[in-house]
Amino acid sequence: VEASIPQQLREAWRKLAACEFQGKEQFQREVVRHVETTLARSMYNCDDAAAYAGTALALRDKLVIGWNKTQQNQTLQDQKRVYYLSLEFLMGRALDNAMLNTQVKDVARDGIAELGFRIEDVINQEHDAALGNGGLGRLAACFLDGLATLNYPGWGYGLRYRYGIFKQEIVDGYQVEVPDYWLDFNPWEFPRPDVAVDVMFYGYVKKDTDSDGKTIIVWEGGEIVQAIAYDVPVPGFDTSTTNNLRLWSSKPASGEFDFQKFNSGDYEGSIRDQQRAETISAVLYPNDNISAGKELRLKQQYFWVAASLHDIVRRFKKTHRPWSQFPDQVAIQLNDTHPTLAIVELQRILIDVEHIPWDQAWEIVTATFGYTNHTVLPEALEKWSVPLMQHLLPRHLQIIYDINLFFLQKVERMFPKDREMLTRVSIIEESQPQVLRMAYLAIIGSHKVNGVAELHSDLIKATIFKDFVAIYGPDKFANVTNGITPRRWLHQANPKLSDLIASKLGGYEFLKELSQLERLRPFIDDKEFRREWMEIKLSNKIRLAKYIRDTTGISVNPHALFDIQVKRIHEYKRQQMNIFGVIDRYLNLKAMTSEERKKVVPRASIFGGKAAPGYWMAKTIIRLINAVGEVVNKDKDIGDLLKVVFIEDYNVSKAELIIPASDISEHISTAGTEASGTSNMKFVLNGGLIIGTCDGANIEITREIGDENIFLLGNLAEDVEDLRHRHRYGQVEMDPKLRAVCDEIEKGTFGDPSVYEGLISSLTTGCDYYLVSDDFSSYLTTQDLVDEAYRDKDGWATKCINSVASMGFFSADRCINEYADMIWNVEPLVPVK
Ligand code: NBG
Repeated sequence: VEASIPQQLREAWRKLAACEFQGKEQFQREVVRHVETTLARSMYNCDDAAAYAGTALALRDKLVIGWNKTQQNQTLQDQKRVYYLSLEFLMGRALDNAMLNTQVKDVARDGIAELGFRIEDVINQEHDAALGNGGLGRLAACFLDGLATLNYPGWGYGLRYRYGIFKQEIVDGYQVEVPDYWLDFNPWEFPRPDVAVDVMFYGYVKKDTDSDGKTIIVWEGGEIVQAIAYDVPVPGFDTSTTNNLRLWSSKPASGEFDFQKFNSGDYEGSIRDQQRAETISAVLYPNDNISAGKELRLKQQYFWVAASLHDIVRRFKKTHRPWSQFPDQVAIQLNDTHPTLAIVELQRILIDVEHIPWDQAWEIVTATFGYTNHTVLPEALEKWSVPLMQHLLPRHLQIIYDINLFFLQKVERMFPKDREMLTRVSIIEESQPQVLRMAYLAIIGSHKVNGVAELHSDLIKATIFKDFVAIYGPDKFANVTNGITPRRWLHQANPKLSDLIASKLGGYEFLKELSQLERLRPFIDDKEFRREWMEIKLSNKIRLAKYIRDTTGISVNPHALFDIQVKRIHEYKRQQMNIFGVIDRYLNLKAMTSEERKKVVPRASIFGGKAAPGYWMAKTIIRLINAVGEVVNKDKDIGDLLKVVFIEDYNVSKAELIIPASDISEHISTAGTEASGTSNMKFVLNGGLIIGTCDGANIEITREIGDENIFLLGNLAEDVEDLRHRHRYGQVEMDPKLRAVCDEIEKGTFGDPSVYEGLISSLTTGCDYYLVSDDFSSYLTTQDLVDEAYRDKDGWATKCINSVASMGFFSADRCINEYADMIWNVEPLVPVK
């Protein structure tokens, strides 16, 4: 590369190379320059939005310099890279993160203050990049932060949705969805019009002969859509490494629109193709843990996978290595089954385009891919209809048939007498119409399959993938317990706590080596330290209480116990159990004398989360929470003793505000249903305790922090099947306290009871699939224990500090290192200076 440019030119470029700003004054110059030239504004019309734009652009310039160097270095070092394919990247805001990761926040704060702005106001101008639904998308974002911080050459590949997850408004207690148009001003992305890939859909497959007279297969005659790359820099913390997140946007392949139609007066017709093409990357499907099975979604999946693989293959081919070395240069991780077609696409490229024999090609494919499963919920497991696949991707369907055939032949040889086995493990399910089981295809096409917490990884081996363990042996299946980035979820969200910890540990090293939190333990008995710790918690609660007051008008006492459940609304996550518990608490308070009430620990029950637009039951739960709030918050008998709040439009930036303010947070899914959960980790890392079921990562959190520091409740995963069976055969009486709660709802205390009929009948005639009745009494008694523990302020502080000291394991960095060693076989690079 070097030699291709004459020395003189190289010197000229080096002399003129862009430099990063150093210190406050240079930073200020950059901001003012951007405000005045890039935005064409001046000090007379520089509002918070313009100050944000100027600051973001100054920071962006800084990132880009490190980003370019990193990319050049990665090309030069020519080592194995990892590609993380995810349909969701829930990045949240970028400015604060960029300032903190590059360690210029103090400079920026002072600099911007001298220009007349508060850094917090500037930060708050930014629109969240909300290209995801929940945990799965946020995990991808935390992984990118971990990859960059640890200096791994790792790229993300995703879709550049024009609309991210919808904005949630609450109108008369109901969720209303509003489009999230986030691209008006987005300084964090770089369009790469030169990186364009043609992607084909539909068409037909035919046999042909090549120039040597060999039979080849040609897929042609389809509709072509162009993928344009948009790159987003991902800065690591305290390193020059800045990785790349490449998002694809769709546009029509042939020109802008049809001039012939336009000239003949058919204006609408003339733009129809353009719109068809642009629709592909238009909107994120707003379903968490539900698969909708729509054609457009399948188009999104193939569009993104085909563009990404084309890019990866092109990069590999530039190195002129033999194909057999592809898996030594490339690791591709499939974030859930959404990118499973990548397996088929790579096989297609190798056999149809590169003309590599099937077996050799398949060896390359399986050595390249790893597959992460994120759920056992049947409604979330992707199945695509065979006729749809036939129509949209005819050649891919043929290849899937062949993959399946060779796989079933192998299974038949291994289990010659077990015909049922073949039906069970076939990629094709014999339903009407036939469907493709994408998880099976993902397993067959990968060398490693992992779950996201120990219980979950054990469960997939024992249930949905049991036969595959028999076929491939247990070593193909692994566990990598999820992790979170302490940069965003401690340092950025809770700067005061991060600073206090740093003051005790002698610096911020713990943000890169989270197990160092252990060193907090000797300070547990230090009175002053505990006082400061609890004061920070209080100030975070005051910050949230103010936000709640400003946005909802509800005033919550910051000294109340803040009980928070924020996550997607889903029956399996059981927000309904929480709100039923709140109603029970309300009824108890109403029945008390004023003397008795004086002994009660005041509580604020805070909820937040979106329901999938078509998920009627989840929307009913939101409605009930708001209705209960309406009644309770106005009740003069109750006052501060109980407040019920629903925070609108829960997203990453709100999580950063909410999580540091919790005393207790709820992670109460039916045992065996929540694969991991990641907010549980965020809450504990911020000095909150949790109430939860023995599910997902709660179990490992308990192991790390000790069971004296967590409030566990409810039945175990191993008992769920039996309990459900008993419900089906009418052998379960509803818990009497739950009965009383339901009676109260049916009486109309919370408005028209017909609104809640479905919710209540899910517990009775609906056989209570999520076992609310079975866990309710355990839930209530555990909540009483929470109150009891909270009365003992000192004991509570001890629990919190001890827990934080034990959270090292849950860093995304630990998690990324496990993937790198066990699945990807990639090494970090030495970062450039
Ligand atoms: C979600 C699980 C969570 C888990 C995240 C990240 C899906 C399909 N799964 O429990 O429900 O924490 O994935 O692994 O969104």
